[in-house]
Amino acid sequence: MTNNTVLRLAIQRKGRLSEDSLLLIKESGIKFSSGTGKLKSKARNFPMEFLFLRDDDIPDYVADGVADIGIVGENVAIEKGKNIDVVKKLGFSKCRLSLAIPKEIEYTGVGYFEGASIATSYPKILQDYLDKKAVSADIHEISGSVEIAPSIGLASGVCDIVSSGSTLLSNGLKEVETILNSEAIIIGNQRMAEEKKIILDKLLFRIESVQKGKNNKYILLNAPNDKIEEIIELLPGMRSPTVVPLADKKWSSIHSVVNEDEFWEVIEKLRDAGAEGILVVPIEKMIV
Ligand code: PRT
Ligand code: ZN
Repeated sequence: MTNNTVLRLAIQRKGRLSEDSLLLIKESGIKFSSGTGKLKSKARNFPMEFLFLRDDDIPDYVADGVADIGIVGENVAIEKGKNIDVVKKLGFSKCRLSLAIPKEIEYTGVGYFEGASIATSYPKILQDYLDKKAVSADIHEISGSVEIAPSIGLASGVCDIVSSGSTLLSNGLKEVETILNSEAIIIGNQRMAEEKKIILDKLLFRIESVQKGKNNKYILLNAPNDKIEEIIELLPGMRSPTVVPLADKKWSSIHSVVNEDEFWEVIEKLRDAGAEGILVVPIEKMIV
């Protein structure tokens, strides 16, 4: 193979996944034009091409090798995906696939759906779920506006994507079972050429650096010298914190990295330990 090898990524052309998918590529330092209406584009500074498609078509394109990788919701990957690998979870476009029924009906458990009709765009995932629960129901596959099915008498329940829950609420429905939790993922072709895998690894390395950066903050603080040891104990850091003397000989500046999850707890402990002038700075990329 020549060094003209490129990795082809399929992303949603227009919809809930598009903006964050494009941002992910942009933050990975990959430059390309994504003008409206374009179906294909090529990166200027990385061996990659982009196909802009409907999300439902992406799993098939990836399975067939027309695209090497794609970004879709797990809901679509599971419903439509055959012969594809899950390469990486991306953490955006989080939602869930749930069963819902008219809110005035008392819900007695999943047995409620025995013999009932359920409208959904996810017949495969729903059928698998019902099989596992040993419930037999009548699945009506419809492609959009699933939530109006009960009010027009088409079905007695729905199985649909929920995010804030306001769509269900405004259609007089209540969520009764969560079938699947979903987020955006990268899916990959199962027979990718070695040269393409090398490019994919480079891309994943960049994505992970961006994600780690987002999950961490750079923190700078001033501490009296006799408190340095105690404060360092509180700071996890990447390896060990940087300590820089200040003009005032009794004080030092300490720099480190703190994870978002433990951030506020650490800040409180640092203040109690005598830290002052605490500055918190976002990290663009983090390579460890
Ligand atoms: O045109 P194309 O086929 O490409 O797009 P699409 O219309 O099929 O998909 P799109 O853009 O709506 O969603 C793409 C993906 O985003 C989905 O496959 C999910 O993985 C994810 N996602 C995240 C959502 C939602 N949140 C979401 N809220 N997909 C759909 N919704 C809809 C849902 O169908 C319902 O109508 O929003 C409504 C519920 O939202 P809440 O906030 O009122 O609960
Ligand atoms: Zn779609």
